Amino acid sequence: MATMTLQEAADQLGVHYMTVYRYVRLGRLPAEKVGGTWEVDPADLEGLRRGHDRSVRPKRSADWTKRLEARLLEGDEAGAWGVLEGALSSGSAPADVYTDLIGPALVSVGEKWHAGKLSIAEEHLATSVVLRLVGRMGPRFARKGRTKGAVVVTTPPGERHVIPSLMVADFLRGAGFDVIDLGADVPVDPLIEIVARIDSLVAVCVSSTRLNADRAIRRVVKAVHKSAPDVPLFVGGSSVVDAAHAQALGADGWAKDGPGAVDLVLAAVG
Ligand code: B12
Repeated sequence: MATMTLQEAADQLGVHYMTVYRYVRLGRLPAEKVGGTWEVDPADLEGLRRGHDRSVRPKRSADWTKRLEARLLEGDEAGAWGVLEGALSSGSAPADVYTDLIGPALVSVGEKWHAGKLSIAEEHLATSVVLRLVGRMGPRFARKGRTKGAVVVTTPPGERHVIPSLMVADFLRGAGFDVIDLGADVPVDPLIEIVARIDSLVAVCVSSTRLNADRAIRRVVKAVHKSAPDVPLFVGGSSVVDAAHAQALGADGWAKDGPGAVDLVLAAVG
């Protein structure tokens, strides 16, 4: 079916061009940029018209994810944030936004990059928008009340993937822990200095994503266990495939996602 321009869509809806453009940015009207011009499928416009916006709100998280991925690949932070706001206002919890939207969108970007369908620049663009989105999501995980203790979230030396550890940090903050999040590529000695000076430390969470990270993870595990033998150390991220792998690395526990990380730390504090 022939596509239409945003101006044609605006004319059909009887609204200003900027209104339709806003629908696109908010992910309410699917549109694709072809040669610098937005193109709209008339069937999507019909859906928007019939439901006064709401009917085109996706019901399944997979649809939100698709919309989010499209905004990420355009480097469109405002539009991507609009998709997240849409999901939140439709009842998704901040944790769902991480596990059901941002995580799967990044996995899809990674798969397309791996298959040669996206350039490294496009992957970087999508990632930098995600970093901004996660920054904006952070305050939604803040919790008032007494802290359940401090958790250090860290990554092994050489690890450049930081989004998984940022997410784990937010999940833990949302569960009432004080989180000291050290970010990517953390050298072992400064990590140990920090671990040694926190009195209320209840756990160390090591997030590792890159391939062949066993040696670096083992170094971290060994150093933390030596400096704080009573503090449990948990590992996660795609470098560590399962609980048996984690155990072989000397860790005290493993989980596949952020909610699983929270369960481990809650169990450790009893
Ligand atoms: C963004 C990205 C990058 C960015 C990172 C930028 C940044 N500042 O973070 C850049 C471009 C730098 C990059 C580089 C590389 N990348 Co990369 N990257 C990705 C991508 C697209 C997204 C990663 C991400 O943020 N995922 C999102 C989160 C949500 O992931 P998650 O693992 O589900 O996180 C959850 C759990 O793991 C768990 N969890 C995480 N940590 C912890 C900790 C504990 C204690 C617990 C309990 C749980 C837990 O909770 C999280 C939240 O629910 C992935 C694709 C993918 N499939 O993930 C590839 C990917 C991870 N990268 C890959 C590769 C190969 C590389 C490079 C080697 C490429 C290269 N040749 O240079 C380098 C390595 C760099 C390095 N030394 O670390 C591969 C890794 C293969 C593997 N491990 O099996 C992937 C899978 C892409 C692919 N399909 O091949 N990458």
